[in-house]
Amino acid sequence: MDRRTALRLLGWGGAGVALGDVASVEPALARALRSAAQGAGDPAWNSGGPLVAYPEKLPLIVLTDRPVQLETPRRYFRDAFTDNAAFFVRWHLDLHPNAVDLSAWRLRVEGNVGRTLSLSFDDLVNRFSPVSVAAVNQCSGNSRSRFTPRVAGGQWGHGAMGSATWTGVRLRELLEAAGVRPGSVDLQFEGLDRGRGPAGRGSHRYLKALRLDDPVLDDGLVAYAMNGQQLPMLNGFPARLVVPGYFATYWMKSLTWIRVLPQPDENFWMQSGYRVPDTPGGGTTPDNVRAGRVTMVPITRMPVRSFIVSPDGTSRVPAGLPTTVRGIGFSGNGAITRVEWSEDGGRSWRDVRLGADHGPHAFRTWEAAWTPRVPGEVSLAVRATDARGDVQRDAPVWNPGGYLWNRIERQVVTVGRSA
Ligand SMILES: Nc1nc2c(c(=O)[nH]1)N[C@H]1C(S)=C(S)[C@@H](COP(=O)(O)O)O[C@H]1N2
Ligand SMILES: [Mo]
Repeated sequence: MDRRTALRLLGWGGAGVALGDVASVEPALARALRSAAQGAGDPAWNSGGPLVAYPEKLPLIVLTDRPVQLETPRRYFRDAFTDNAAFFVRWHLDLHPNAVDLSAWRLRVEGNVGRTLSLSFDDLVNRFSPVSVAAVNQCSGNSRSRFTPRVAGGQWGHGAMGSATWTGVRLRELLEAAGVRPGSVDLQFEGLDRGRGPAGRGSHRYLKALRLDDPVLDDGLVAYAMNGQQLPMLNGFPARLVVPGYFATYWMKSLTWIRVLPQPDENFWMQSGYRVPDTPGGGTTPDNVRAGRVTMVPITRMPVRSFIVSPDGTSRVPAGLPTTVRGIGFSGNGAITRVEWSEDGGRSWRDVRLGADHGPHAFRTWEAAWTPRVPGEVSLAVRATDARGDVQRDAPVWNPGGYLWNRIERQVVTVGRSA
């Protein structure tokens, strides 16, 4: 029985049931509820939705089911790479594909080009040289549920992110094959999904664009493999754009059209969606927004972040015995150069040991040996530094889209007596 069924049987509509509440319930049901709740991980870390398994996916936390939006439970972040089956899912429009006929599918490179390309899956794999990059795909709204005051949009916990090895064709190689004509300005991307976006905004197609003079294009890939396997349908089968360092909004799934435009793309998803204040750190205040004092620009690179993955607070840590604190860090502005952790809530800091280096765009695992001294509640904290010299700060960010959260994260742990 899944958690949702169990909750329905009990007549509880919502999620976020305290475990204490099930004590009076029949033992098997109590056990089912408890294991489902543990499967979903720490409700203070993830969002509180039920766990549901979609095709090609492990049970993940459901934010919405039409379109499908799934969050990855905390425990899948123990590794530098996120399993395809555990990787989060986010679509904007209802009609996203659940099957693609590869014999009919083509990737078109069109618009202001010398030669329009119409490439089959086979062409992509065999006519171009495959390249791989390990990179983090993170939703701009990851951790949005932390915002005060709250903002509209999916109330993600921290699990709208994942790191994978992406294999495919360099965007530059495709553009060269098509021949970009002089006077071109933007590259527009479109996938197979359709549906009604915000009313009257012409947004029944999800369209995103990058400037042709943006250096990030040098790192861009059209990926047809994810961690050495085909992409799950929900993560953009048969091919998606990968933009290492940039937020996932540009990582167009089920990519089918690349269009070279002689003018800037002013569609809804560029003009109104995914814009952040043009301030250092992308923060502002509700007052500034109401007063119209904020200049908004498209979101681009991901600020430096880090997380404690374990201990996760679900069990006690014994005093006087050595244990290991583990987690991950990443940044869209260069490799992680340093991670520090604290066992006094952020007053004093010590360096961790960094794990294997999978390149500047991937998750970097870390660990630290810890022997807690005294029983009681301890607040662990972690902060990372990237190659640009940016260090996480202990300050919340606020903007109307609920983007760019990268505050120092904490984990409260109960230290118990060891004897
Ligand atoms: N075709 C298409 N691609 C898309 C989107 C979409 O709605 N449609 N959403 C974008 C956003 S905002 C995110 S966060 C990522 C999510 O990627 P994932 O579902 O593989 O985790 O896909 C991006 N690419
Ligand atoms: Mo997103």
